[in-house]
Amino acid sequence: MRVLVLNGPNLNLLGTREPAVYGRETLADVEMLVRNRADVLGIEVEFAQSNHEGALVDIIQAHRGWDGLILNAGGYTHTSVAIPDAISGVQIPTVEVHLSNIFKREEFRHHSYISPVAWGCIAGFGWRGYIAALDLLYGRLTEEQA
Ligand code: CA2
Repeated sequence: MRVLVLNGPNLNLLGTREPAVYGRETLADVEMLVRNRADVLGIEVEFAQSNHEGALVDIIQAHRGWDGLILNAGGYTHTSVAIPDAISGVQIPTVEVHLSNIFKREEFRHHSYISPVAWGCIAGFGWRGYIAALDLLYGRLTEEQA
């Protein structure tokens, strides 16, 4: 079982600013926490981050055939048509994750272009959202393979 964890623009800055909104953990910390859980579940995980919309599309396309995608598209969540198109193109079950609760924030963050093509969305639980996403994909994939 192979799951890609993909983070979009500015998430490389995690842990350096706005801890009240995004938490104190760095992206490397989140990666370690997810890898620990993936090891327990026996899931192979790959991590990627890019600040560029086209690069995110390329990464998604390159993972056609993978079993799951955990995606925090950052600010592109609220603007991108190309990223959801890439997800539709590869048909990978996708969990959309946001560290912050986007519905408690500015109005422009309430709409996601990712949600219509995602299996579901987790928002507001910080790094724990990535672990929950992994557990949810594991449940779905083991059920499908049974
Ligand atoms: O809550 C989330 O995970 C977001 O996807 C984060 C995006 C934001 O545009 C979305 O509306 C919600 C922003 C990521 C910026 O991350 C930073 C973290 C620390 C310091 C600076 C930026």
